[in-house]
Amino acid sequence: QKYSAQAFSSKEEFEFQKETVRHVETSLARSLYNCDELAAYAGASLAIRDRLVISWNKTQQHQTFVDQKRLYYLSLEFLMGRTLDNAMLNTGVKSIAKDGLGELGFRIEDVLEQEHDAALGNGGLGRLAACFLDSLATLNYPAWGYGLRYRYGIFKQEIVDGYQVEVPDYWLSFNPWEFPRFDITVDIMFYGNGKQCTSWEGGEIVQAVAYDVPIPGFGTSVTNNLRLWSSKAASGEFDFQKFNSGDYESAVADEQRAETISAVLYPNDNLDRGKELRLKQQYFWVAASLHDIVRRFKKSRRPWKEFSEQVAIQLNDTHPALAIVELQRLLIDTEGLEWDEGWDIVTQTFGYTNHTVLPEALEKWSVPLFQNLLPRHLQIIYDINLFFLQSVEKRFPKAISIIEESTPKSIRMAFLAIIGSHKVNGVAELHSDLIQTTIFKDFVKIFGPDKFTNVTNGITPRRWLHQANPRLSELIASKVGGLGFLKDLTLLSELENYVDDKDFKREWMEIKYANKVRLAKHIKSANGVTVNPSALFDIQVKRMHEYKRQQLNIFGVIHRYLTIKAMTPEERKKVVPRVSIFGGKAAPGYWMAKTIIHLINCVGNIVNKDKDIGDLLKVIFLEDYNVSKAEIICPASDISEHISTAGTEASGTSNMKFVLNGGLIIGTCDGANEVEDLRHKHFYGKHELDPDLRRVFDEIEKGAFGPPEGFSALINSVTVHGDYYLVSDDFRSYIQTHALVDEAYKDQDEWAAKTIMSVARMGFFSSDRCIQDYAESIWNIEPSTFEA
Ligand code: 26W
Repeated sequence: QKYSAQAFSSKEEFEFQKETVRHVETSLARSLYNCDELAAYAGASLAIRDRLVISWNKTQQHQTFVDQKRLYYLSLEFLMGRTLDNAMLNTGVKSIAKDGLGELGFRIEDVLEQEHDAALGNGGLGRLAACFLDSLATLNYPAWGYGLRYRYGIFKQEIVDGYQVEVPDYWLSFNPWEFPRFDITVDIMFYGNGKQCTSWEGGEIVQAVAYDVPIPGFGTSVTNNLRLWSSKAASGEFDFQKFNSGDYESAVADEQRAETISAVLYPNDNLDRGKELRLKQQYFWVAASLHDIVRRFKKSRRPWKEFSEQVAIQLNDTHPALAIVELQRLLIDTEGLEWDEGWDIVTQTFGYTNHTVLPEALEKWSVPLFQNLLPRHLQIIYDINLFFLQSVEKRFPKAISIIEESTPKSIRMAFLAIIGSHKVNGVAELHSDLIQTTIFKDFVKIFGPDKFTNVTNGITPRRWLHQANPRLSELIASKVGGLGFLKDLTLLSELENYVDDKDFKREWMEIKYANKVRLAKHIKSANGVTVNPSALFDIQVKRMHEYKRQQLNIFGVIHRYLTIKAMTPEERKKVVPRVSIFGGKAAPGYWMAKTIIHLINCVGNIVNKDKDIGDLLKVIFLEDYNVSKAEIICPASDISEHISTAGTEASGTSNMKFVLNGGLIIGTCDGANEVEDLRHKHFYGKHELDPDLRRVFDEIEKGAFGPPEGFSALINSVTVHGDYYLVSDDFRSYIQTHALVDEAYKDQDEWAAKTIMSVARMGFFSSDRCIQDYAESIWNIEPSTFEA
């Protein structure tokens, strides 16, 4: 069943075991008798890495040689998770590695467990960027990712007495997957003075150092590059002077200030706080990346007008939108181009992807803050805005200005991104329609509809099926003609022929059961709670946010609990046992999200100990949800919850992971247009609470789940503060839908058929399809291969 055409297949057998032992003994300086699982992980990684480096170097050499158009994906987040398993699978050596480690006395699963997640992202946007890198390499596209090398990724979440506690995530103590490039540095300037129409002088300088991470494709020799920038103090006369004049402390302080820029990932998801350090991060990363891209272009000695034939830059949300301004600045201030020449190049180069419509997530920078940090860039933004406003008719004045006339004034980064790009896309059909009819509608009128498009998100089936659920992947392979479906996910449609195949269905359901057993074991060891793997596993894992409505879920769980409590023993026999599983981090300053976590844990505490209830209901909060946990969780769902308020979740990608692994999903129907009316009615019309929801609130307020004071803000948000997220409007239909789920689950045969049919129709949701879509409709890039 091995997928062939791997990087190593044409070479002599990869001597994995010998290489691993060699690395343990020489690179780690440890005797084999003293080799624990961590050392085995390190040795194995270094062995695999040696091979990866060969294809990586060849790919980069080849791409430089053929000199074709490249894509640069600018993202402030890359949520990569673990690398070793993926590297083994993508390079086709996993079974050799498994045997080799086995002979050394290790289970490969235990060795893989040693790796720390690379968690340089918050949630959906960061994980999407990681899936894209996998697909770009797999499809042989010449592409680089550019990001920041945070010393601390997203915090680790601990649950203490039911509350979230944040612990720093220092992940770099051993990272074999990065290569420092101390020779590749860029000096980045901040503050100083911007001279109108000319230049920018006299600021503070921080140095960017490149760290490169190899990104192997699956079943191809192409290995692309992810370049992450780390900040350090610029070494120059400046600090020498300080040291020599005895100003040691202030020299050290400079060093610290510089290193702070890439120290930590901002843990807010869908909330813009407008902090200066975040703007510094953005400019530091954008300026270093553009300098690098321009340097590479100039080596080709082509004229500037060919820039956008060689370079496509995709902006992952507005976080890198400053790149538009920085490129224009380089072209007119440094390279001496005329404004219009420069601006044509800029707009032909950039594409902008929007990932959210939530108003509080749309980035705005205070003009005074921006002026102080990036004076020349502010002038350029004013000019971009002026020329833009002059070019459009007078009928949309203020509404479309990049500058919002607030106090203080602020810069709307989404507007800058639209004006500076040739394509703007949303991430799902509904979302793309929504941005074109609401937040960006004036721009659709001005630029015409062709500038706006949809590219539906996708996920990589390598990590999210083959790696996370190897048994299911093998079973599918046995029916669809081998593992080729991992490179062409539409081949899954073959599975439709097996919905009535008894043996296939039995095996299908056995695998689901085994995956639930695996999750149950994790729950036992992490939470100390025993759950029955035969119960219906109902899972909601994602960042905690009011718009995602984990509160609707937990209110529904409480309703279920009260309903079962009120039943006779006879009635209880008919109840479908259920395990409600939650997981997700709250931004450290987001009190309401933290309150929801606390409520879930308090409900679990009562329900899980209730002898009356037994296996009929368990409530679990899984600590520290991250990519490697998702790889255990996604294969184990019967249903998963995607119940955001209509029109608020741009796409969601975990929905795809769950369905691809044979789970069904419960989700909000579209209704984005009704939302505003409902909100209005909550304030001005009658707002009657559903009686069942009232009962849930009464129970919480009586203290059934612990001291109720802590939950009053949450209840009040629904009952007195206008229920912005429409929890009360949807509660009834939510409960009814769960009743349908219970009924459906009783017929296991039919359930199996539904899940098989769903998997069969998942072909579209591969990130390969998504990347191909971007490549053809936005980037205009071609694949490129070479002989391994
Ligand atoms: C400025 C603070 C901030 C930080 C992150 C604002 C917004 C973000 C992201 C855009 C939030 C995010 O991750 N959005 C998610 O993007 C996914 C990939 O397209 C979608 O599937 C999710 O629906 C969307 O919430």
